Amino acid sequence: MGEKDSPEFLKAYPDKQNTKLDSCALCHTGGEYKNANNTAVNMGSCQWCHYRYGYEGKGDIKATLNPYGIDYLNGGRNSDAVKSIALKDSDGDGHNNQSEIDAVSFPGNKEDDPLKKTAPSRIYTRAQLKSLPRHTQFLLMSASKAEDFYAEYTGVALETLLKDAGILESATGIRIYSPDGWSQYHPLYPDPDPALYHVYGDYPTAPYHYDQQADKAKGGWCNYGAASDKGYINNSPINVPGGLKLILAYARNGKNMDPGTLSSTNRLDGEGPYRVIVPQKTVCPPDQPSTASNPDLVWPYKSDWDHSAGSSTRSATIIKVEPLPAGTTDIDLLEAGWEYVEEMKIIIYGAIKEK
Ligand SMILES: [Ca+2]
Ligand SMILES: [Ca+2]
Ligand SMILES: [Ca+2]
Repeated sequence: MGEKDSPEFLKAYPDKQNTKLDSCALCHTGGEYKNANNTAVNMGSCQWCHYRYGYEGKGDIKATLNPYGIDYLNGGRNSDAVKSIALKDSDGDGHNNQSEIDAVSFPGNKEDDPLKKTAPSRIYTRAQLKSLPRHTQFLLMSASKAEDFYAEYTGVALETLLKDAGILESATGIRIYSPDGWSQYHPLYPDPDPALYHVYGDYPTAPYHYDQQADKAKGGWCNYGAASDKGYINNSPINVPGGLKLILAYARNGKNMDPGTLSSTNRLDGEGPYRVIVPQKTVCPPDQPSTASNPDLVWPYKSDWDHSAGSSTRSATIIKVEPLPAGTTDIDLLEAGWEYVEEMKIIIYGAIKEK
């Protein structure tokens, strides 16, 4: 929701300020698009809107609206429009917009209605995460555009964390959110789609890929700094005790990670306090950035190489275990936002046991 529309809604419903309805998700949907690698990228409503509509507002706004947002737009896009659609059931879930807003359920999402209760959840602090069995892995983080690097991440395997949270048999996957609106889906079990990185089981072991041309210290695109004291040479096997896994990391090269912040251009800087670390499903060397690939140098950018760093959610604050149990709805995602980054907390909710 832009600065223009939020006040119109709050004029009609002033007591709904700072509730989950006071957000983009009131009128906008999330979505999925195919990136340059032709892999599906999932976005929360904020990022989806920025992607489809553009920060300058040049795109097709209708492509981002849910049924409530469309009714609001067609009604005149002001506080009178909000009032005039109060008795409609925009999302067709059997509850009119007024009764949904009174109960703080989304009037544009039929999966949410006043009869549903909030799904079970558990909050983890840093101390609680560190009390779980620890997993450390040294690996390549290869990106499409950003700098590639080797690093040693320490944290807890997602599989271990989900078991600790009481994951239900009915669960099939998880969706991880950052407070900037980003979300990333992971199936529990291995999937043939190269863009879907699984939670359970190991990833292939990878050798160390070194080339002087790629070395950032010599003007290249891969930061080997963290590896310099490990004595690896090109093609050295990397031994990771316990194997490479999808982990929730709380340390990088033995140090806490910089907490995520939103830059002036709405980009997420930093990766802490917690980052999901996704190893490559297909072992590939650090390729050049897609934006500056030189065919005369080693490892030019290849769209079909594995750029798992791009799926390694930074500053993760929410893990949703899908599908939600019958009769339950999402927690208020806004509450687990930037203050969670600050307080170093993460919430797991959905298909987990009631505590
Ligand atoms: Ca409804
Ligand atoms: Ca609804
Ligand atoms: Ca790369």
